[in-house]
Amino acid sequence: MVTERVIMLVDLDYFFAQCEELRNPDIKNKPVVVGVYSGRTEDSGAVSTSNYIARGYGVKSGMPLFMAKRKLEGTDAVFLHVDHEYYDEMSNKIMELLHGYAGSLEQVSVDEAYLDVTVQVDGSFETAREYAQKIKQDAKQKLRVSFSIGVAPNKLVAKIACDSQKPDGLTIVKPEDVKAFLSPMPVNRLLGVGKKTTLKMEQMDIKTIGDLAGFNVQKLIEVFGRTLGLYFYTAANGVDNTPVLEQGEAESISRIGTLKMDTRNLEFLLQKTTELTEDVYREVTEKRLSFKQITIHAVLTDLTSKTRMTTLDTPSKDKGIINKTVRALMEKFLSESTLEIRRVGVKVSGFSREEPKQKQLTGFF
Ligand code: DCP
Ligand code: CA
Ligand code: CA
Repeated sequence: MVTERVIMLVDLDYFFAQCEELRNPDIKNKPVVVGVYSGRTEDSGAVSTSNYIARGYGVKSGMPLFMAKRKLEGTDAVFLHVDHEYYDEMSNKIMELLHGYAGSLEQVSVDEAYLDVTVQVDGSFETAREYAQKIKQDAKQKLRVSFSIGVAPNKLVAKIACDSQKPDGLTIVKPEDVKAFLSPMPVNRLLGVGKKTTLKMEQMDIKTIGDLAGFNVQKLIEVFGRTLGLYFYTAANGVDNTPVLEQGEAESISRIGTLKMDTRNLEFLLQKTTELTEDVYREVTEKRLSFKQITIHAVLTDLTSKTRMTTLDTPSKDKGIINKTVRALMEKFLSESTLEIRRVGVKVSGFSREEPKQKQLTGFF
């Protein structure tokens, strides 16, 4: 009988740049940078990704293009514009191939998917190693692409395993090795532990995931609240029971944050929601989704929770629309309530993958 799940996370290596190398093998041994050009000046814009040769010169995703140019001065570096249509097409082919190897597959971004292969490998992590190698070989042969794979008893550990060895990596973490694997890592390797949380944990003398795993859970709940406190504790202990969902589509993407002080000041509130929107938008973009609903969430000083939602006429993937709608919803909410706000949240939902009208229009210019 199978008791443990065997979960894989597959993440394509330097995805956009790898796609570019595929259709133009001549650039393969040069630094390759794929960027989003804003069009203001010749070099304004940001790096989407780069191949590992360019990374060797210090080029990173998100870096301004002029900075990448400077780092690659004197090399035969190739700079290219993003071509999402082509990457999506590659992505679809790869996902289709992966699908054939999985009991269920959950695509989490254009270049990433979880596979539940428990049945395929008969619950064995030994078999999983051969199986992962077979998937890699098949993808290389049929599509000429390479990716890294993390194998573990759950999604959380599979993801960290995959990230720990790239490119073309294969990292297997058996159930009995999960604790030892996570323990020495810094806490920020856990999803949801950002700069602020890392600092706070440092003050509590929690530096590694092992420190967190051994910490008093009641204390964590006191400091971070029940939901987060419990999450940090279980995650640090390598526990994650979320299933690999075939549909792949999250129902909503949201972020919530606590304000520095309770307030009813609109601009102060919007400053926070703009930060949250930034995060929400990043995830929406990564998953290439359009949304139809925008919701704000407010936790008031008396700890009651309120939401306000707007449904758009057509699907959108525009950050400006989120911010504009959040402002309108917040203004309306403040006019209807008298209490101060303690926490705010931003949520988008009603997803589809169709291209928004606006994008089709700008395509003509
Ligand atoms: N991407 C982007 N802007 C970012 C980060 C990523 O446009 N700031 C795009 C380009 C990447 C793709 O998303 O190719 C996948 O992102 P990953 O984080 O998986 O990074 P890569 O696949 O490029 O590299 P790695 O080999 O580290 O996975
Ligand atoms: Ca990747
Ligand atoms: Ca990825």
